Amino acid sequence: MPETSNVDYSTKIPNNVGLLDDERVLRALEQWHPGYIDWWMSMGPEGFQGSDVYLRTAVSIDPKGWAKFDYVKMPDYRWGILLAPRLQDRQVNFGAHKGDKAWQEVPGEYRAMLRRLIVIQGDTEPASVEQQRHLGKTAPSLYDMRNLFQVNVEEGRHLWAMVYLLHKYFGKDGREEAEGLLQRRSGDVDKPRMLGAFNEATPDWLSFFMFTFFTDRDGKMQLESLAQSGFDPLSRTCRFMLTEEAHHMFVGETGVGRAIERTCQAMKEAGIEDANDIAAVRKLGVIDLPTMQKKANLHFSLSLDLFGSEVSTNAANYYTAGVKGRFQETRIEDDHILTAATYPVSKLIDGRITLVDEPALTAINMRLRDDYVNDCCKGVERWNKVIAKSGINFRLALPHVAFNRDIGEFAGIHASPTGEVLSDAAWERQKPHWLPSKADGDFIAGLMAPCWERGKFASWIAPPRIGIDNKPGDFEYVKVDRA
Ligand code: BYC
Repeated sequence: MPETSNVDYSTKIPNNVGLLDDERVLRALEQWHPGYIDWWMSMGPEGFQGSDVYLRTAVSIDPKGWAKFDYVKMPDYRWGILLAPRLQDRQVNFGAHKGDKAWQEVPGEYRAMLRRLIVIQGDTEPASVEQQRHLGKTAPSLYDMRNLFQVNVEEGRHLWAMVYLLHKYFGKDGREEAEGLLQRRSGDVDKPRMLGAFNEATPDWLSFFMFTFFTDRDGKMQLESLAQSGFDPLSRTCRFMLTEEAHHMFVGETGVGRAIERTCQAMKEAGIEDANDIAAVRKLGVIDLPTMQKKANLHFSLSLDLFGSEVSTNAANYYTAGVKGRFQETRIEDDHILTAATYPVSKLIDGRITLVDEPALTAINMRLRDDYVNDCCKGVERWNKVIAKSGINFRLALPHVAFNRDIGEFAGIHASPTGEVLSDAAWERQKPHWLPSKADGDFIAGLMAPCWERGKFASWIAPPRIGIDNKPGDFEYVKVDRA
């Protein structure tokens, strides 16, 4: 079957890239498959591999009707290779090759660069599954459990997406990299995942929701930039991944939103007005808003590190080569070459955080990070609306970009959430007010009792407004296998 918008399910690996006619790649992927299943069984959702889960599977790449919902046991999920349709006469839209026909093969001079980007992207996908593998056991409802598993199987599919590119376009070293993606492990001292945030723990459901809000949103920004790539197969892969990614951010935003809603509701019922009366709020079996702020501080700052250094020659090289663009590149009105342009970058100058104009080419990471921060702000404002609607006087806010950073301009300093540069001692003193402490973690862990009864929700989270696939409130999203 040639490239099409329908997915061919006749091969072991569903696809719309004509795998049946591409014996070399089909064979390579079939050889990689058992290792993937081993990885999924040992590192995927623990304790639920035998359960029937109401999942969506991509059956087409038509944005209006691409998913089909049904009960599936996760190891039987049809992980496939799906590329968005090829756009006629697509060009390289930026950099030194602007105006050339988009590449259908990897240009020799950019092979190492492209391979590296694909491997980094690929590495994050299984990492997140590993980070979340224990969460099923403490799911606050069957609805949430199903959403977790949906996110997990799709991250698995995103790994397949990158592995396909490695096998198809990068020969022997591509196959070795694909193997490496199954060998590294999140948080492992000897063979960790490649980027910082993907080696952190996701110990509880609030962390999961914050992760899918903040870190999956980095995924969105990075995929948007890679979707601009002059290397057309990468662009098409990322375009389809973005369709799936939207649900992951929905899970995060509504998850945190529902926790906020439940907290405000419980406070109102108990007549508590002061959101900072943490002890009183916690007694209600809900998560106090200041702790949610601390969690947001942590996940936002970890996710900012994923953008790399503000000023980066790597990013400039990717751009000039035409392999990784800016967010919504084709909608930006400039020359798309950027040799003469500047962009304001926040830097530490004489101990103060100041905006300085830098060559726009080297400031590509900063610009993407700015776009990301804007996108995050909108979501936080939607959370604030939930709080305001309840009449409670509290606002969540994103911390300053210099807060709690390990990568880039602010890695060597301490800054407060408002961007004040601090001494080591002041930072150590204040840190427990800004980042989750062990006691905060223990409190949240104590709330994470499983709630698996149909239509029921744990004490700390409100039900969703509507069900997945318009299912009723008591729908059995996961038939838990208690064997
Ligand atoms: N941790 O010039 P620099 C997702 C390294 S998330 C560790 O500052 P550059 C998902 C960097 O590799 C999206 N190391 O940065 C979300 C370089 O190393 P070398 C994933 C880091 O290269 C949720 C050195 O520092 N996709 O999809 O311009 C669930 C100097 O680098 C980090 C991508 O990231 C870090 N945080 O930008 C599931 C897209 N940051 O070369 C999935 C592909 C930097 O000196 N990746 N370093 O050895 C890229 O575009 C870029 O590699 C980065 C870094 C944006 C990550």
